[in-house]
Amino acid sequence: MALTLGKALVTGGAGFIGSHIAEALVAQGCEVTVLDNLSSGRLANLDVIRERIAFVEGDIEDPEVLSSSARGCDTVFHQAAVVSVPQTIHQPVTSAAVNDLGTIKVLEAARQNGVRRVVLASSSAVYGDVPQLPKTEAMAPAPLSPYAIQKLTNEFYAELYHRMYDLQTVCLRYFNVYGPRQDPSSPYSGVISIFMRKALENQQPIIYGDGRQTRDFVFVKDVVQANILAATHESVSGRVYNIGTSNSVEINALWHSIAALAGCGLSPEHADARPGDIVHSLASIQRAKEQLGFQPVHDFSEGLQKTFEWYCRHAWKE
Ligand code: UD2
Repeated sequence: MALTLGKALVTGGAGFIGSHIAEALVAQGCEVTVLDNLSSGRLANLDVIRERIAFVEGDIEDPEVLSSSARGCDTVFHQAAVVSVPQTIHQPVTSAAVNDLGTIKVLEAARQNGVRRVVLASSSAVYGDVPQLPKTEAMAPAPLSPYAIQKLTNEFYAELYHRMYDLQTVCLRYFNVYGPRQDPSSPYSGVISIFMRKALENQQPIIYGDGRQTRDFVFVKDVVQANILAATHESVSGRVYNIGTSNSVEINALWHSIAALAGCGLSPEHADARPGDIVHSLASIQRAKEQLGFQPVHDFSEGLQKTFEWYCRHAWKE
């Protein structure tokens, strides 16, 4: 029997992924609180549901705000984080305050307020550049950045809270998530958001390295599906799951697809490979399929088309 979602808190709910989770929860009739400090999230991401949620502008580092936001909730979707890998490299201490200590505070607020389950956003970054493909959850993690270490630490704490404190926790290792509302404005934004913007503004994109590197791009609505399954499936507490598609897309081919959608004839400029860039990333989603019933439903061309339509309608404002 599936569990019900009840009342839910989404930390980082004004961000790219969090806002899609909040929207899906509202559509399912959940009572939703979004907690976000708007450091990288945007209120505009919540436009469609703004009147139907409780929005708290606050920080996951603040235990009181967390506690009042978690009170009465059955489920917490923890998406708030410093999400930029380079930012965690430049600011290992301040990013750990948010990504490590902030996550412990979220777990603690959940425990103290009788929350049934916390679903946490983890990352494929925990695998590092181990060449073995596809990545399976059984592989030893090899984190290469503060961000990856922070996400891995989150997973250990989540398992600890499951084991020691009787709080149900599930961690989802996101691969390369894309879709509407992804912010293209930083050089470290997701490559799809950057290429979309370049193509629409008829500007030449930069491809780092030879462009033959590949990624497993997963549409944000499929990531939402994974979160809802992780929140409602019995007997999955304490586990981690890869969330991707098990399909790989080459970066050169990605630009061609996006340029074709936009009718942009420009060829990319090539620059040196990014230091630390991994060559191939591909998820095995066998475990998520078998244990959560996860099945991505948006194929890549459809997801790209939907994302493109969104960027056409929403010229991104800095
Ligand atoms: C993803 C995650 C990151 C972390 C990491 C773990 C995103 C946005 N980032 O980083 O948080 O989990 O995986 O491995 O999902 N590229 C270009 N031109 C550009 C931008 C990017 O060629 O203008 C290339 C880039 O060098 C890389 C690929 O595109 O080879 C994907 O880059 P990305 O920044 O979207 O994501 P990634 O995989 O580096």
